[in-house]
Amino acid sequence: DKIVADKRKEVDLKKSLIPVSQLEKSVLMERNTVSLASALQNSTSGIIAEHKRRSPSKSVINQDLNVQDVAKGYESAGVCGMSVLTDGKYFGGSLDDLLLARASANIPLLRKEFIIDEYQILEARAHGADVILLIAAILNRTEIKVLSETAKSLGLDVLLEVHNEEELQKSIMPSLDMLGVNNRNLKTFEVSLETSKNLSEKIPNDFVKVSESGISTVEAIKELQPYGYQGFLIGENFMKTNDPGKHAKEFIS
Ligand code: IGP
Repeated sequence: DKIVADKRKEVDLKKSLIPVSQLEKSVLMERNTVSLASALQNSTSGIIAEHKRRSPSKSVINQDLNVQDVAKGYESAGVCGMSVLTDGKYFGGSLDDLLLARASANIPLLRKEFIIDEYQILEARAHGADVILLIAAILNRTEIKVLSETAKSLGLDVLLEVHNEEELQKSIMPSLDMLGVNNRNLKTFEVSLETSKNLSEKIPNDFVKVSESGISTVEAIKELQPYGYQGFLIGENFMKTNDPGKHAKEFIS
């Protein structure tokens, strides 16, 4: 759709301006990545806290915060990982946000982006990411395979996001680490935790299960844990406050 078409143009432009050879020179390419999947498996809270300034569903969430402060706040709250939106057009993020989060906190970082090209995975690595997101709704099986194998070869974890059983069935492969069920319907923007509950039994046990979007209470997490979820991706609920880290801490015992 529109987002993917815009992203294609953006990536082609960037490729012509910043060649792969230049990305490979980043000192961050030398850094040892940390696994979000392992962090989630060794945690009781499983919180992945997101930095999100705005979104197509809610327009402005919070434009006043500094990403470095948010990263430090999340880290001291004890989250398992942080998700950083890098899409500019729809979410008001950037690769600089990822870089600044990396400079400020020593926790697994997820590049939250519409990834359609291997170039974006190298960019993620060169800007300090530990994990990439792949969205089944915009990729076919071959693309998922090529992109996830590229990520693994760079030492990155892969979180594959699905909305329904069809997306799940076409995506299952060993190069994925985590399977995320997005509770937000992409067409209506409605959120329902039932999506995570209904799909949980279809996810093979060799993947860490993550529930994404629309989680705003500790009770919701308690409700999802019996279905095998070990990761909980929370954005808006933390970001709409003036101290996201403080709010995240209330979700961590
Ligand atoms: C966070 P929420 O409802 O807590 O702000 O949701 C995260 O799940 C959401 O931002 C998200 C997203 C995405 C954003 C999930 N998948 C794909 C952009 C692209």
